[in-house]
Amino acid sequence: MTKQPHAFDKNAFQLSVQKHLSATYAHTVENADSRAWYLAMGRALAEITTINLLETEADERVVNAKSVNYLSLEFLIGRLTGNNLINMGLYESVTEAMAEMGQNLTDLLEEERDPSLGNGGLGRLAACFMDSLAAQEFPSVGYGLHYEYGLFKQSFAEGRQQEAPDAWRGVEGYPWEVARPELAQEIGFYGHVESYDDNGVQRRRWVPSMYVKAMPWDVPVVGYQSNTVYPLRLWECQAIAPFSLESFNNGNYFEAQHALIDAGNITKVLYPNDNHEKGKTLRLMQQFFHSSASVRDILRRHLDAGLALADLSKQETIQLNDTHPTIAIPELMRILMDEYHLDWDAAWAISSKTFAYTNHTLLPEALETWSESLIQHLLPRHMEIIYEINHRFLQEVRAKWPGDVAKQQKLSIIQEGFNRVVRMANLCVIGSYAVNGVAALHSELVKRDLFPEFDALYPTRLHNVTNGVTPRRWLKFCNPGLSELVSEIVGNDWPKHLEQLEAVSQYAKDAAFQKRYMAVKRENKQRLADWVKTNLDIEISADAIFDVQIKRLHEYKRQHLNLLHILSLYHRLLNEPGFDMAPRVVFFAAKAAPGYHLAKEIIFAINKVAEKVNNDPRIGGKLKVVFIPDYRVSMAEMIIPAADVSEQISTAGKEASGTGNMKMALNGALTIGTMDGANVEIREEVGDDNIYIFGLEVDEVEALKAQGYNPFEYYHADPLLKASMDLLLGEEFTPGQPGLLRATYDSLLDGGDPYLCLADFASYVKAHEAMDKQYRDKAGWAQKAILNTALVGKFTSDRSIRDYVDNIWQLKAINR
Ligand code: 26W
Repeated sequence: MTKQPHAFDKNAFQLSVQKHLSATYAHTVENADSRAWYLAMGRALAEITTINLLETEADERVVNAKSVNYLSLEFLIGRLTGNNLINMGLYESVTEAMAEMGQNLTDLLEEERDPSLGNGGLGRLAACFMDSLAAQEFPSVGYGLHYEYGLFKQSFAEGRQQEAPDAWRGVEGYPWEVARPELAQEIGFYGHVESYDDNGVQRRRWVPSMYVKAMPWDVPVVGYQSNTVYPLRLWECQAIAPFSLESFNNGNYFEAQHALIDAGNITKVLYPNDNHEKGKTLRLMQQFFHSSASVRDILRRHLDAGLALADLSKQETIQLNDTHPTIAIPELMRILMDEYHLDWDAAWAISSKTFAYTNHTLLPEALETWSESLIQHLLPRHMEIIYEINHRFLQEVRAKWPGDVAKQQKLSIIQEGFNRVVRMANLCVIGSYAVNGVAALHSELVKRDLFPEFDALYPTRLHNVTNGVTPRRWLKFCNPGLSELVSEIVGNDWPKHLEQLEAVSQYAKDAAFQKRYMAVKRENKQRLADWVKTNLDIEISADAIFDVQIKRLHEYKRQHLNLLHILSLYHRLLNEPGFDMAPRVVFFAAKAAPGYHLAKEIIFAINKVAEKVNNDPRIGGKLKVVFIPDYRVSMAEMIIPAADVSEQISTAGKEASGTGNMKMALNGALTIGTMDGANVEIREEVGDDNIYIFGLEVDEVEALKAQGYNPFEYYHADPLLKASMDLLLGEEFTPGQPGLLRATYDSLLDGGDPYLCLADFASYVKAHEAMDKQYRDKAGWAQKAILNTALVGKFTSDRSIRDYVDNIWQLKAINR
């Protein structure tokens, strides 16, 4: 059922834009630049969505329905204006309205900065999920943090990554957000716990020594072709107004060091780590600030609706996006017991039916632990509650495995030792009614390797929900050419029913359709090529294979394996008489965590190799390497529609799911990938003929490691591998400075090659050869690309959300 788009009054809209242009942004129609026009238009549109947000919020059916609260430290929402216009059904009308005022919508949309409030996959997934919740009208609130600075901006200086702060709101502020001061909360830190007698009942209470204010900013999440708008509520930390400071500020309440902490610091900046946990105090403060403000807001909504506390889990479910908001569990327990005076069993009965937890990574260095002494100091009452949860849990463990001390040690929330730490994942599994991994293989590994004992204790708790991506942003908005083409065949409902794309497969062999499909791809490639020429001054041909790896820089993702392949092509072009290859451009885009030394060295190596290869007349332009700086959502929107080949080459067992793999397949790129994460399911959907799978599988990786992996054996046994690697040793790419790229080389040999690049190299090269050969058969290639678009309907995030709704959350859609 397609709904009427929003009633749109063009004249009123134009007047509103002009009013904001002058009254809000102090420009006249005569002197306004594109940025002022963009801001004024954004404000005019936000007026509409804010009204819809308030109407949705006040709708009795929404108030009385069960909702999901998606708690995430990251929401990588990307630019909102273009996407919201599509969801509101106003793209054409607003194009016209702005044109009448002499403004080109496409140009105005380019003025929007990306809100980069996330690192990578986990944050972007949260944004796709919010879009799918609103599209399907499942009552929901996203809870995140209003960082002043998002993920750092990346540039290159002499090939090395430079970081700069990202003040995403600019000086003028962000037009899409609205402050909700009446919903602000006060959040405590530090202090002590005291006992008191409450009419004969002994109770505990926390007396914090420091308070800050949590100010919510609502960003509208606009339902596709509906009037439903749910909030993405982002908490900003502010100092409490001076008068109330006085009441907490009684000298002895304040421990000296706390005075040093400026309240604004807590949400000042997003931590730039992806898959690596550092244990910093300020990060735990962010987590608690986020959890406490969100839990309090959820309780406020629940009680405002006139509902009983005991019914909380019938009305609200709280999804924890990885372990980052785990402290919400003891915080809810504390509020229920200490503020509402429920006893332990009553509080636990509510809490343990309210929380659910998604695991997004198996990497040991990413599994969060917090030092017991830090939690004790910052959140003393929460530490008590964690001990009590653990105490009761260990009784269950002893009942299940009598006398098995090793089991108790392994499962305990507290890891014993010199520096005792709290294992957040264990707390999550114990305190949640459902736990899920993010792709079938990953969920199996969660069961088999990460939580086997929990699975034995709680056999129905572990689930799989395979990730997905929103087709509104990742096809309709970013690839209008392909969208029109598929709409001709399947009609206009596919953005809400992506499985309908399957009908396109009937045209996979149709020569006329192939031509049109590949013409769209070529246009998208040309657009990217033009951007590269203008911005990076590198000449590339849209006829070359566009081979794309875009994701965070991490050893397990193996950008350096891709680099080895590039080196092998370069070596062969120079040394192998008769070696032929289709012209190819290899694209990278990736940010490295600022403290991740080797990742930065890999970026440097790729940039240095690119410099040489791109300018070497001996290879006749057959191979180009382009590292696009400052990867972000808006850049992905340009690269993904232009990709021919999608690199998904993580060591098997390491990539939980991946979501770029889904976006590129949907846009007609062929995957070259390992049997890892969601690649496995993409292969199931598109079929073996339409994907290039290579490399060791999970059990083979394990067997090789168990037997003792020696990268030198591969290095010495494979002349192409050795020649390719040795190129890194000399001054080929760093004239006058031999050995500058050694860090990457060393990591693969002396460093032990922990992610098995060398073991997978030969198989990777072979897969690329097969792919290169296929590319020369234009019709065969077009057919495979079309089948990728047609057969990946499963990976819409609408389906992921329905899986959560059916198997975990139990929500009902409220069609407004
Ligand atoms: C505490 C440091 C830290 C920061 C971020 C640890 C772990 C993370 C994330 C969980 C890392 C992450 O983004 N994981 C990615 O989640 C995606 C969405 O489920 C998956 O598609 C990716 O495979 C997974 O790497």
